[in-house]
Amino acid sequence: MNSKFIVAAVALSFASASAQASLVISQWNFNSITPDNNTGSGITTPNIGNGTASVIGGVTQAFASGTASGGSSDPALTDNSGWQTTTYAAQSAGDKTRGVQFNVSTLGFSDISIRYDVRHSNTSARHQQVQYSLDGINFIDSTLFTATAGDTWFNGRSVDFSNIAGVANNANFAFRIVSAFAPGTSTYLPSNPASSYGAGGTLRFDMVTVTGVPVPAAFWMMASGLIGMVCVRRRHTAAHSAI
Ligand SMILES: [Ca+2]
Ligand SMILES: [Ca+2]
Repeated sequence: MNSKFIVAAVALSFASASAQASLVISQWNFNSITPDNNTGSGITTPNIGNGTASVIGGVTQAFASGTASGGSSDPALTDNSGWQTTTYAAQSAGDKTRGVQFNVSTLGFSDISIRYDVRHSNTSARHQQVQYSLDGINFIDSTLFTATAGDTWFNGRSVDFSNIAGVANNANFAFRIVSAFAPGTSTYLPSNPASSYGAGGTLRFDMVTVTGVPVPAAFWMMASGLIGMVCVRRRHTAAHSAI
């Protein structure tokens, strides 16, 4: 079979896969599995799919209302918890080192996106940096979000990773949401302009969701096989040209 024909066939199958609707790969709503009428209790295991949620850099965790202060987008009518985090860095220290991390395998999915809700307390950091990792170890800056008020939920913050090579079909995909200095400075600004930044400020997460377009395993096998085949063919052609 002509390799150009295979390239076209794979491109076509990829295009048709991309046209499919995104599905939720993993989601965290942080609610107790069995509602217990206590938003101070919850879980950090996903309510949909698989993955891990952890605090990083010395941040501490608890659960608190996902409904108060305007509320998250969680449709739960009762016992809606958010993942409460605090013990952030002291002023002018630890830029982008404290926050939360989610590890989610994207094997079998393309066009990965994430979205999340977060409540900024008045004294929490105004700037929140999303970072992603392809190996689960090294993290790269992506979108920087800015709060415009304190004691307020910012729902549906989203990042589209569909154009980042290596995010799709990756067992080691991970992302972090960390507090950041104001751009170009060494200072955390408070979420509420009338407040002062404090390490005891809280960031409360909810509805952390990873979505992607399911792609058949056969596609990835075909794609990797094709790459190998084209490489061999190029070497073969180059060898002939050299003769
Ligand atoms: Ca509960
Ligand atoms: Ca919730």
